[in-house]
Amino acid sequence: MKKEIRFYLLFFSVFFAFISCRENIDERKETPETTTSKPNIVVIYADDLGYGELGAYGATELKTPNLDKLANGGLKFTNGYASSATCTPSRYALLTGIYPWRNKRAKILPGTAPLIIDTAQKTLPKMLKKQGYHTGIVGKWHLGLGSGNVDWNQEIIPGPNEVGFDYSNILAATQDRVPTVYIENGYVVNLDPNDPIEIDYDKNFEGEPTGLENPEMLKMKWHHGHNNSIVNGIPRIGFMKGGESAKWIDEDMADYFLAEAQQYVKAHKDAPFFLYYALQQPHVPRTPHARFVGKSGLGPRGDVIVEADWVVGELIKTLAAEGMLENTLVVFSSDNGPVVNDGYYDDSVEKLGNHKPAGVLRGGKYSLFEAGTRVPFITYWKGKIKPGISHALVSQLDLFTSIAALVNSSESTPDSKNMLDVFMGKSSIGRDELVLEATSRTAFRKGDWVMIPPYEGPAINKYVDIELANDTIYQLYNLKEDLGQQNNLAGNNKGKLDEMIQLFQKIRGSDDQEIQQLELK
Ligand code: NG6
Ligand code: CA
Repeated sequence: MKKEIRFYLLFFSVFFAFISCRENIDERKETPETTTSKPNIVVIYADDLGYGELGAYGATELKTPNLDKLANGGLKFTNGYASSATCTPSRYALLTGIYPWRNKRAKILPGTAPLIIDTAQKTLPKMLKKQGYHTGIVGKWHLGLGSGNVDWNQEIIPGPNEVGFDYSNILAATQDRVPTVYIENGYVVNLDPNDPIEIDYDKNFEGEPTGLENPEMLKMKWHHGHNNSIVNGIPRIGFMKGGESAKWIDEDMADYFLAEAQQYVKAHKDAPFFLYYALQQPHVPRTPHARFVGKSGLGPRGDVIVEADWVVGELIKTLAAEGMLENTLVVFSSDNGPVVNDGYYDDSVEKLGNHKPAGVLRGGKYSLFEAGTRVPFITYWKGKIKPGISHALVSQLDLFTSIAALVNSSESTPDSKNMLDVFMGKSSIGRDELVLEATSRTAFRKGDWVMIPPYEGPAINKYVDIELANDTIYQLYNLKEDLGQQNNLAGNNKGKLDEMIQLFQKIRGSDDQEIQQLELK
């Protein structure tokens, strides 16, 4: 008998031990993997790259094998949006998760503009730092520097390092704006203190040549704007004096930033890191390295896209060589839609041929039509994101809260939606609605519908030859049936139009409702 009792006791204790162990296993299973992992995050951001520019997005005249590999090996979004049809506001939204129209200073900035992100504001890199990430930016900034009256010969502060980046190596504004120098962690690279930099956006420095007065010195001619100081034979926006040894060589910029990005990922391979790699292509002036000249057959604009494709391929190769590809989420997108002639005679119009930078979309950079903000949008994570196509509506705004969810942070912002499952390809349900912006005008997308309110101003920007979407009447398009926005249905769909206007106004508010009303900090 005693033996039997002992046997039963043993049996039940083994049985219960087994059951409780199983429960633990099940519990562990239920915890989503993503909440415990800290993958590296690389956001690669092109400048003015259009929806139809990549092979994977239908381009036939331009070869982009590396970006195609990313798109076809990851998730290709067909309804992915930049927050605005110009650079500064889109970058503001990407880094803060806040709609750019809430911040009146989020407009195309001169090189002398002060920093437009409040240093107390939430940002993507700050959020990641709190989760143990090392954070770096390499490339274009264009969110302002300093607090007014920057002395370019001292520490330039506040800047990226004050809004969450541990490391920064940037160009201040755009490739066509002065100062034409790299700034690393707040200091101009290669600056000779005996040749200080002076910058002015209103008046020239005495005796300094300009594009307007010295056309004989130009290797690239200006078409509109871009006729102030001449650097490397290219006339720029704004006046600059001094800093000779620090001036970048435009044709080397892609190699320079790529080397920085590669060095950054190698140096931080033991820590989780966030790299924001902000490419300068294909923004003007288009200055491909000699290795890429003539490679696209479409002139310098095509050549710098081929160059951009190459740098992306090289960075991915580095991640692979370092064994990081399985542990790195890569996001690729563009800050706004395409423009062909953006101020220089660079053969972009003449050599465009059959290439359609916006694909089938209407408009382009600066436009409230789709091509202004709908851009290539790719998420790639080897072994984690199943290759596919997502038609879900997503915005770059959503990266803040989605990436927070990925790294187990509960931070969010009122405008940034948690789309992590969508970005990971686990859900196809995107946003319900999105406010679109172009040069301080806003429109509204909900479901398949887009409503554009009436705006004053020219229908077409004649310089860049882009339809801006200004009209005296409301416009309403059904993108499912009419992706090219040819049939304004506002007149026949009063019900739908009213519904869209009401919802839009509720979200958009009036211009007086400023950023302060949101919980930002
Ligand atoms: C415009 C420039 C354009 C480009 C743009 C900014 C002129 C006439 N046009 O003012 O060339 O620099 O600003 O582009 O100066 S963005 O992609 O950074 O928003
Ligand atoms: Ca841009």
